[in-house]
This record gives sequence, C-alpha cells and structure tokens, in this order.
Amino acid sequence: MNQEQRETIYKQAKEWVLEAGATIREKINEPLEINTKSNPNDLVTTMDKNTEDFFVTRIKKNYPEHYVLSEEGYGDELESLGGTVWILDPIDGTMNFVHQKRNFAISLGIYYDGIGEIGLIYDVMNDNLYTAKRGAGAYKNNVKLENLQGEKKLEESIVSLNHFWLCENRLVDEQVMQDFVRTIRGTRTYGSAALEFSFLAEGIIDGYLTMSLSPWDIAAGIIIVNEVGGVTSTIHGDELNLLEKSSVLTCNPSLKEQIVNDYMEKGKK
Ligand code: 2AM
Ligand code: CA
Ligand code: CA
Ligand code: CA
Repeated sequence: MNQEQRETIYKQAKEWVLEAGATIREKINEPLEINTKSNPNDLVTTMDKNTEDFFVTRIKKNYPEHYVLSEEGYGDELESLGGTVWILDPIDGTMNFVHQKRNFAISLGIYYDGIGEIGLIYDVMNDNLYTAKRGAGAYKNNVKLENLQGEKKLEESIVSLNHFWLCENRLVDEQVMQDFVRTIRGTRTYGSAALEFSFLAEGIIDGYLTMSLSPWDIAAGIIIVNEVGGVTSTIHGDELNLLEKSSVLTCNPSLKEQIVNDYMEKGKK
C-alpha cells in the first residue's frame, strides 16, 4: 500500500467510524435486543450487528477487492492476510455497552499483506478518536501522542488485567499472579481491549495482559501502540497470529522481558 492509497483509505475509514459512532450515540437509549453467544456473559446486541453491517456494506461497495475480518459474521472467512484486510470490531466492550452505555469502542485495523497500515479506535460516548498510520505516529483527537517513556520500573507501573488471572486458570499459576499484582503499583480493568490498547498508547497505563482475544479485539490497537514504541506479543513473548485467538501482552517495551520471564514463563502451566 503506497502513501496515497493509505491516505485515501484512512480518510474514508475515519469518516465511517465517526458516522457509525454518531448513530450509536443517537440510539443509545433505544430498547435493545440482547442475545448470548458462547456463554451467558458473552453478549451481542442488534447494535453490534447493525454497526458491523454498516461497515461491511460500505467496504464491499467501495472496495470490492478488499476483505473483512469481523466479529459478528458479516465479513469474510479468511485463511490468509493477503491483500487488504479490514479487521473490525463494531462494538468492543459489549458488556459495558449493555450495562453502562459507555466504555466501549469501535475498533478498526486495516492491514496490507499482513502489515498494519491504519488503526482507528473510537471511544464513542467520550467522542475520543485514537488513530495511527504506519510510520506516521499515533494521535488522540488529532493531537500527536508522545513516545512511551523509556525504562519504566515494574514497581511503578499500572497494568490492566481482569480478576480471572487471580482465580484458578489454565495459563499461569495463581500464586505467581498474586506476586505480580503485589509487585506492580496498581491494576485496572476497563472491559474493552481496544480502549486498554488506547490507554497504553496514551501513557495512562503501562501494560495490558489478557488470556484470550480475537484478531478484531487487537488489530487496531497493535498499530496504535506500535506507533508510540509499545510492543505487543503473546504472554510468552511470541509473535501474534492475526488469524487466531491468542493470549496478549501489550506494554511499554522496558517491561516486556520482566513480565514474560519473571511471571508468565515462571508461572506457566
Ligand atoms: P467484545 O466486547 O467485543 O466481545 C472484555 O474484557 C474484552 O474481551 C472485550 O474487548 C471483549 O470484546 C473481549 N472478549 C473477547 N472474547 C470475549 C468473550 N467470549 N466474552 C466476553 N468478552 C470477550
Ligand atoms: Ca463479543
Ligand atoms: Ca472485542
Ligand atoms: Ca465486539
């Protein structure tokens, strides 16, 4: 993808994200049809589906040769990331959307032959738009975000993670995780992976640790975090595959080795 193509697609994608967000805000108090998916806490609403449909219809009409990888089934079944792929989560943080009517985001990452070119995350109710183009920095509402400050100490870090890490789980020993949360300065749980990536890029948290996410949860976030010098991998430090579910660690680069070696590997089951 050359710079001109990237610029054109970015402008179009941004327009659609803002339009979809405005529609969600307009309808935020309308009655919702809520269904469950894999378990009683895995929610989906008509708003998730309608928003995804809004994007997929427009992408397919304007860019018939592009592919879409998205959560609610309107996209394509992909076996490779060849060509241009729009990786979309129409509402990231559906539980927040349903229960709180806030703290959710539209997340859109655009990849070309597997390389992240454009990332957009829209915190809809706060009207905060996080954006990045490869090699051109990351922005919040058109204000450039600073590079993550180097040499962060784990003892002075805030890491986003949820309570399941401290319950019996399949990945990391609970005693090791208790040691981890006692070592760091504080934890946060926002309930939207896209927002947690955005907050890392903004420098208001220093890392985010999660057991299992899908490509659409992280596609945009990886690009935005990368543009401020942050790093993203599996919790074991390996490269992510954007066609599969995976554990995810995204953080200030100075924390990665310590988190991976002293906690994730040490407590690995
Ligand atoms: P979602 O709201 O788009 O489903 C919640 O901690 C974060 O994990 C959200 O980003 C949420 O995305 C994501 N997530 C991924 N799989 C999930 C699942 N099965 N149930 C609930 N949240 C899930
Ligand atoms: Ca979901
Ligand atoms: Ca999601
Ligand atoms: Ca979603």
